[in-house]
Amino acid sequence: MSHFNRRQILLSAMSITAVAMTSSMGMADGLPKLAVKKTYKVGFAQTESNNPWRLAQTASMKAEAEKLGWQLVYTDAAGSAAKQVADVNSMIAQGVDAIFLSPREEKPLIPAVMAAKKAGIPLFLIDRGVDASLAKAGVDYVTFIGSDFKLEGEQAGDWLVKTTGGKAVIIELEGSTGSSPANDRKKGFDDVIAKNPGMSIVASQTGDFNRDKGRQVAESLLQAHPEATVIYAHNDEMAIGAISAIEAAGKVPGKDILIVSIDGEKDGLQAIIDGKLGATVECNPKFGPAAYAAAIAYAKGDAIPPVMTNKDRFFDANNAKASIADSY
Ligand code: GYE
Repeated sequence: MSHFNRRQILLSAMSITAVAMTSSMGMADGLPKLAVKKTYKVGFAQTESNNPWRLAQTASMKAEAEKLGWQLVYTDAAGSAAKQVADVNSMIAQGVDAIFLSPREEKPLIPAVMAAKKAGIPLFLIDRGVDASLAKAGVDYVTFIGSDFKLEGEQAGDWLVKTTGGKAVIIELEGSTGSSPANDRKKGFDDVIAKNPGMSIVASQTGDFNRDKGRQVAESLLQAHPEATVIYAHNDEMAIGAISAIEAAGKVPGKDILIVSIDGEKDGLQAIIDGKLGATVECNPKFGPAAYAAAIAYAKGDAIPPVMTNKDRFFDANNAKASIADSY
């Protein structure tokens, strides 16, 4: 071995030691810190406001900020990932202490996450995630707080297996393309169906988490697949749209076609009570208390887990009536 090589090895060993020292000092993660203060100015970047789930989420974030006496900078991206990136940039320019982001899609919001980090502002993902290969919890942003979407899809699938005895011809209405709940609710559900040879998904198309788009897509897919016996919708809004489409096609929802979905909004629970929707997996939108509590804990220096999973319930004919009063 030449002297040059030996020197190189020595130098790289020294830099490894330097990295190890930095990490033991708690700096290697590069996460911006949050000072302990009596009050904060925080931002909440909402993705859209076109359904009861979103309105309940916004109401929770606003009510809890008011309760704590914090100033809230609120933005609504109106369904545009590009606007949401601009919204986060404007929060950065306004010098907020922390940012709570519900990213519309997994990839296009990465620049917003990275911009907050670069500006030294801790960012918390709430409700939806971003692509894990492009940004990391505990490194690029503090944590993800929300539901386990893959588990939600599995639970919808398990209910269907149980209810149909493993026989079904399924139409799937997907959420917004590129969003983490649409990706993972599909994964979880499709995995369960793949294990049941008597079940098949004959069509899977996006309805953008939207009631009217769900109705339109269900209408055309029901025409193309008159043999369908089940509709799985990634949220209650699309399930309710699908119920209208089934009725318009002269069929009976809940009898000719079974429907299963996710969320647990008031209209969803009412559809269960009416016998039209079979079941819905809860996805709780009331993030205010958990989101701000995580920020307070982070400021104090508590260890924050990279994923904080909400505990959700499951609604069917057994408990829909008892649960509707505190729904949204
Ligand atoms: O299910 C849906 C909303 O991101 C988990 O988005 C959320 C989903 C929710 O528009 O209704």
